[in-house]
Amino acid sequence: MEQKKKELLVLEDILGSNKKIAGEIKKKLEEHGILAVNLLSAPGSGKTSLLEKIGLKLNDNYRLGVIEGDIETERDAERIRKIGLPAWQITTHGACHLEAKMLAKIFDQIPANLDFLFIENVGNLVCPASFDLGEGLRFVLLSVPEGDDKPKKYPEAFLTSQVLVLTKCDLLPYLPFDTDRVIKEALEINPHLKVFKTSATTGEGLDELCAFLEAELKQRHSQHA
Ligand SMILES: Nc1nc2c(ncn2[C@@H]2O[C@H](COP(=O)(O)OP(=O)(O)OP(=O)(O)O)[C@@H](O)[C@H]2O)c(=O)[nH]1
Ligand SMILES: [Mg+2]
Repeated sequence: MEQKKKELLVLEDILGSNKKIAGEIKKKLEEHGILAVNLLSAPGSGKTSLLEKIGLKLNDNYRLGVIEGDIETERDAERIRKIGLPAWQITTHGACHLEAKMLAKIFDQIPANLDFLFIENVGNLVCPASFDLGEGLRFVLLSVPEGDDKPKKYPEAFLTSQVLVLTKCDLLPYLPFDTDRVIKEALEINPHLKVFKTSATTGEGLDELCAFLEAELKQRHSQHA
């Protein structure tokens, strides 16, 4: 019991200090007019593939940057640089999520004139949900091969996000995945979720997602004008 209490205190302390740093990052992002989007999902749900596709679409009219979170390797940052976007890799060396202090360490390297800063979190549908990074929007991705029972099993990611992106929808004809069930159960957890059905392979839903991001940026700029 005493041990449990100690563990809870340590956790409260970690989350409390994370919240403080996230608040400072949020303030800086707002001052610069940067919309940061934190992408959460299980490993392999298609975060980098989605960023490659929407990055190319948005790059004509906006200044973009991408922070890549992974336990090891620079691979995702290299993929993003290959399409001509600046990318900063954070390797956590074991930690299963990004924390605000990790972003704070590299924040000086992020140009102040960006429009969008995408943050690809470590592939994990659980832990990243508890750590605010100061983002303006949080996306949770769920891919068709993962199965349609996931929102109720991993509710916090759905509860704390503003957007649900269903990915790999090109695979719907081949897999038993009830889209209506997923949307219904996700909205029971969080009725404010905006839902997009996408495929990085066919391009389905990407124009709608980009239009949403553009509208969100415009709205924030007019609020802070
Ligand atoms: N069929 C199909 N496959 C996709 C789609 N998007 C991504 N994939 C494939 O899914 C695999 C994982 O994609 P990534 O974009 O690397 O996934 P991720 O979420 O960034 O992975 P981690 O960073 O390791 O968590 C790759 O083999 C992609 O080619 C899609 O829309 N349709
Ligand atoms: Mg990735």
